[in-house]
Amino acid sequence: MYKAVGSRGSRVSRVVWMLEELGEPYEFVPVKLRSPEAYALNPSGKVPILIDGGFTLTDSAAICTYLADKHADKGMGANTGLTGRAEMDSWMHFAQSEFEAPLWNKLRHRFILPSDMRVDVGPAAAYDFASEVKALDRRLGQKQYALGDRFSAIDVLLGDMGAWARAGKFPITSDSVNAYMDRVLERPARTRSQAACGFQ
Ligand SMILES: N[C@@H](CCC(=O)N[C@@H](CS)C(=O)NCC(=O)O)C(=O)O
Repeated sequence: MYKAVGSRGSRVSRVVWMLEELGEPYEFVPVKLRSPEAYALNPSGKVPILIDGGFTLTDSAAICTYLADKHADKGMGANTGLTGRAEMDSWMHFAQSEFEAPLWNKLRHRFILPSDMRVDVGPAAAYDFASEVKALDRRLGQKQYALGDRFSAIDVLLGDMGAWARAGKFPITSDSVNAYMDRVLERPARTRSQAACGFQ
């Protein structure tokens, strides 16, 4: 059985969502950020962490990609061939290094950094996020999901980030991005994953 290691409210939500989509059995293991238990599994002391038997994997995008690849029969992975993999990588990098970055930066200055290191990054984060919403709007175009008409691991990442944005009152000023976020966040596996992590 998989072990999904993380703290409540962390990116472990996307790992658990992915496992729910795949219908794979798992155990949610609550571990605090930068605790000795987290450092024992991840040199960064960060979560989420996936334990698959003797294999330990960190970083949410890598974990979701690994699970999609391992359970390729469930249809949540990349399109076929080298270009399919490159397309998925492109989306995953966009999601984490661009779409998520302003959200995470603001969260860090609110809750994570030592209090004397915190500054007001709110306006800059809002400016950057608005730009990323426009980019996502253009990337999606008329598509239902990142890869077209098929829900994939990328939508788990982006949907989880959209939920962060909504919780953090970051406006999503695009009807199609809002409709996309509604579409992915209404999935029953998302609801189950939130309950499993104690978010509901
Ligand atoms: N790239 C990593 C980022 C992991 C990460 O920053 N996790 C947060 C919780 S969601 C954390 O453990 N932060 C502790 C810290 O920054 O001190 C991922 O996507 O999993």
